[in-house]
Amino acid sequence: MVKPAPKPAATHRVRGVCPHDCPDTCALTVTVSDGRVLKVAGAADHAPTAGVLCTKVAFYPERIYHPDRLLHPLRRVGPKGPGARFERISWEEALTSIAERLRRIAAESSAESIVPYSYAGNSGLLGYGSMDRRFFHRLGAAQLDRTICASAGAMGYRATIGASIGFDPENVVDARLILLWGTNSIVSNLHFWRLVQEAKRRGARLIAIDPCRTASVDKCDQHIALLPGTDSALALGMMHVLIRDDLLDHDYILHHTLGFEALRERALAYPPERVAAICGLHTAEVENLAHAYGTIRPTAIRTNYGINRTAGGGMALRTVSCLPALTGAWRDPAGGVLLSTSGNYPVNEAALERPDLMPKPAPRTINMSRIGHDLLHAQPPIKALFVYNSNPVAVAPQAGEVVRGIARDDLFTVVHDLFQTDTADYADLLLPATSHMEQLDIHKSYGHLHLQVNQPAIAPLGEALPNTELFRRLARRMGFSEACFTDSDDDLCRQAFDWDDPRLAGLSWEKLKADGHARLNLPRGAAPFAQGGFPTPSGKCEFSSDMLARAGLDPLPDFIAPREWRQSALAARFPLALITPPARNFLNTSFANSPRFLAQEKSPSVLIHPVDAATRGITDDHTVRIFNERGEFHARAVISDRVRPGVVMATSIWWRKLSPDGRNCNEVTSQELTDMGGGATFYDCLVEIASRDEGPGGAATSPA
Ligand SMILES: Nc1nc2c(c(=O)[nH]1)N[C@H]1C(S)=C(S)[C@@H](COP(=O)(O)OP(=O)(O)OC[C@H]3O[C@@H](n4cnc5c(=O)[nH]c(N)nc54)[C@H](O)[C@@H]3O)O[C@H]1N2
Ligand SMILES: Nc1nc2c(c(=O)[nH]1)N[C@H]1C(S)=C(S)[C@@H](COP(=O)(O)OP(=O)(O)OC[C@H]3O[C@@H](n4cnc5c(=O)[nH]c(N)nc54)[C@H](O)[C@@H]3O)O[C@H]1N2
Ligand SMILES: [Mo]
Repeated sequence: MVKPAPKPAATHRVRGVCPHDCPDTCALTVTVSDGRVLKVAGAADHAPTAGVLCTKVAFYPERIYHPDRLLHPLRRVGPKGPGARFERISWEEALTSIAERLRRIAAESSAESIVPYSYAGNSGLLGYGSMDRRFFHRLGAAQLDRTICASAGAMGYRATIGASIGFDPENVVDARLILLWGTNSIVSNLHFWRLVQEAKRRGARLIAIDPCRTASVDKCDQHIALLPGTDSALALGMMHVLIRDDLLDHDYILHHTLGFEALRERALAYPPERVAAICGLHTAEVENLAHAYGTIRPTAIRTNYGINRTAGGGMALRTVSCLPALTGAWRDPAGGVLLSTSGNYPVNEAALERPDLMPKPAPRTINMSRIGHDLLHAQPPIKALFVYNSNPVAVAPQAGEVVRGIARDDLFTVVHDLFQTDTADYADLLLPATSHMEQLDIHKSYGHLHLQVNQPAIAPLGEALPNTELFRRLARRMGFSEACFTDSDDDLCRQAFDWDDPRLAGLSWEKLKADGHARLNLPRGAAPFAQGGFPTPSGKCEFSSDMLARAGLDPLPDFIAPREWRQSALAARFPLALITPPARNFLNTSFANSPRFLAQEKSPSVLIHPVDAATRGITDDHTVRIFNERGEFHARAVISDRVRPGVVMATSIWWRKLSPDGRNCNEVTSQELTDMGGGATFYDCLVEIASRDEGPGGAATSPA
């Protein structure tokens, strides 16, 4: 079913799409010669990309032709784990042994003992979730709750706004005040940063709210360096001042919001002095921020998922997203808040994923953020793990447990990837995946409003297969006879969207395929909620949420402190709050096996404030141990006032086997979940740091 790539001419150009898990979803112009990708450039005719690429993707041929690309199916010979050795087998053998093993597990235990594990390593709609979902639904495998990134924030935002919809990013150039709230745009949303720079040239003031002085913060007018996990307190403090000083849009509140009186009462419990103490700020910072927010027009809040990784991560997005309805900022096209644009797309998930194929009652659900725990303790036990689009041994929290779980001798593990990742070292069968340049796909975005088609530029390398074709073939092996298992990739693209939706007016799969990309049919320069019309149950911006009340949660915004700080005994032993945001040259773990980008990032490092370094006898550029009760990893200390005292920062996500000590920062992160959405709490993590030569320092024990 894999379409052969077009016959190579001398040199030709193909329209591609960057498939990585990034808001920018860039349009690519891929230059191909003799069946080989020569060059990748940003498409000039795609407004959000505007001919510009990040460094990672500009060097994409190095990823495609990396000498370590997996080209054939492999079977492990010898023990699981780092250094695992594999031998080449045929696809025939691989598919037969997977089908046999899955059938046996389903018969002897239950299909629920089989767990698919995937995330957004490929974010195309086909690559992310289509034939694979159909396969596991039909098999009756456990469902996977995909919580590792955004589920908390998405739920908190949805409770307030109704869907992942915010201001149109293109409009931000006209904002006069932009709050970059927990997002390092230069690193993780470069094309939005371009628009912010244009706004700045036109006179906008930029304020960053971030515990670290990041590269983006350097370019802002002001930095509010709050403590991690205190964003909802800051937002409530701003509300307090807005209410106290009557900087409200009463008309907007009256017509387009729900629950103002209750919110008002809540916010009055958060005077700036209290908030400053919680956030580790000066009272004047809270007051001035609120005054700027309440008086400057238009005002845009760009937030992202950086603030949804502590215990109160859902509440953080919920609370921050209440602000624009209080001041009427939504009235301006360049005002409001933006978490993600993904809720604008009429994706037909039911058609792509076919949940109707699942047996009834529906199989159990495994939360991907607790995979370590569940591999060790779930009942009934997990007997098979099928990993694709993800690298859980490196990216999931509390890696020590993940490793112990996936190392189980009785666990059958299949990994489908482009590379032999840390997770692949534990595979019984390791299968080669194509890159996006070797397959067809269709894309939405979470950082702009365009749809795009990714055309294959070259033939699959070696015997690599796209996710769709892998599961198509496996379905045949399993004897699944439903017609949907024979859908081609072209069929899947056609099924991916509800083309009759007004937001796709004038578009069809054929037209999109011919044109390459199109903007959703949403008015340009418009404000989505200028006249209210929120996609919530009440149609209003919900300061008070019945949905949350029904889920047993507080219906009102509030501050939920980071879980680990609430435990004073723990905080005494592990006094430093560790955050581990993405490195500029890596995309999660992708590109983190590239010699070029490893050289740029040098080695795993941890930023520590001079005061914290001095009290621990830590010297710059020396290796330190970062540890807590869960584990330990090593990094190079970078003494810097970019972090505040009490906060340390290590960029992520390094491959364990490419790190000097064979571990990474997820050794110390926790599997506890967020208040909403069952999300991971990567940045709710207390640690201690000691110089490595000091021996078994501090109160910590050595890692398991
Ligand atoms: N280059 C690159 N780009 C990426 C990624 C990558 O790995 N590399 N990852 C992609 C993915 S999967 C995602 S989800 C997005 C993430 O995109 P973002 O959520 O925007 O992530 P970051 O750019 O790290 O910005 C998070 C910022 O939040 C700060 N921060 C941490 N904790 C808190 C807090 O409690 N409060 C506040 N106010 N700030 C806090 C961090 O210091 C960091 O500067 O980026 C995507 N883009
Ligand atoms: N400590 C800490 N941990 C974190 C984070 C953090 O900030 N700090 N961020 C978290 C976040 S936001 C996220 S989203 C997760 C990301 O975690 P992952 O989704 O695991 O990360 P990626 O590196 O994006 O992709 C995983 C793998 O997918 C493979 N892949 C790419 N395309 C395809 C394909 O078409 N088919 C198949 N089969 N495989 C493919 C890539 O080669 C890569 O090995 O990590 C989380 N972990
Ligand atoms: Mo993410």
